[in-house]
Amino acid sequence: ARDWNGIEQVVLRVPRGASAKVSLHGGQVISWKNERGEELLFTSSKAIFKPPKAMRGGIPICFPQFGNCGSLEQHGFARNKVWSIDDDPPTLHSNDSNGKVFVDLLLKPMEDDLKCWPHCFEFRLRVSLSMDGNLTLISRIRNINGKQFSFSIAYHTYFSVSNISEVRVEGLETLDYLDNLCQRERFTEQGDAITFESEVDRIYLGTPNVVAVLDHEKKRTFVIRKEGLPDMVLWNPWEKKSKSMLDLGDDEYKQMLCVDAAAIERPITLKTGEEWTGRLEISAVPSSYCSDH
Ligand code: TA6
Repeated sequence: ARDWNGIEQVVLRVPRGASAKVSLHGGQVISWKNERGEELLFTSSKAIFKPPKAMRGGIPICFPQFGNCGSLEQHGFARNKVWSIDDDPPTLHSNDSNGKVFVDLLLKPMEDDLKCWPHCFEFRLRVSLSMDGNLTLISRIRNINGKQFSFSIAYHTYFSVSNISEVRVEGLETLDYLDNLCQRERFTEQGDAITFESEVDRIYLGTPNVVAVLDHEKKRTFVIRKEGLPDMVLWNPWEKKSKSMLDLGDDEYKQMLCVDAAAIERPITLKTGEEWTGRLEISAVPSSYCSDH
């Protein structure tokens, strides 16, 4: 399939009906649907489909820098680049040992990247869908033969929710976080589930490998399982900031919540030949699950 600028998309589909769509633009998952065809990721109705800008929604890959405290553009360049299908060996639409359908994407530095970030890396991203519709993203980043480099990374995941005021996040209680709304000052989270009634832009540190996002109205819980990604970003722009964003509808903040598995506080450092792996698996389960979560 081809997307907005003739850039390829890969559609993953499993027999029970769940599907996912990945654009080679940015290696971005732009759709994840359950077996009833319901879209589980948020996409802005005002998304700008104009490379190199990243489409607002889905799961942009923030690499090699999260945010704007560094020398690169906000969230780094990976989400603005066209990736290739890693067909060595051909793996498109393959089934792996436990029946997952997956595609392997590859990003290597281009000339202009080397100017702003002079490091020889290879970024392999495997996007897979399990038979029961769970979505998994596995990143393998290798320092091919250059001098040591460090990076931060985040799977900038826009979950689709029915009403942000009816959403709860479990698993981040009592943790420290850096508040992007207060110059990344460090605070400690309260002792119970997080709810939302205003703009939130926080980096939780040392987070557990399972976090739950409960959507009360939809009676749905997103279960986020991660490995190698110690931090978790929570972001909702709320009303005022939404109005200042060209590519987000004024009221759409009510239907989205970014919960990004990430490695930010302690950037990852790779010596020549070393490889790092970061894994994210998300599933959408009926809320009955969360009662004994
Ligand atoms: O998710 C945290 C954050 O850094 C917010 O501060 C906000 O800027 C968001 O990412 C979106 O960034 P983007 O560059 O995609 O508009």
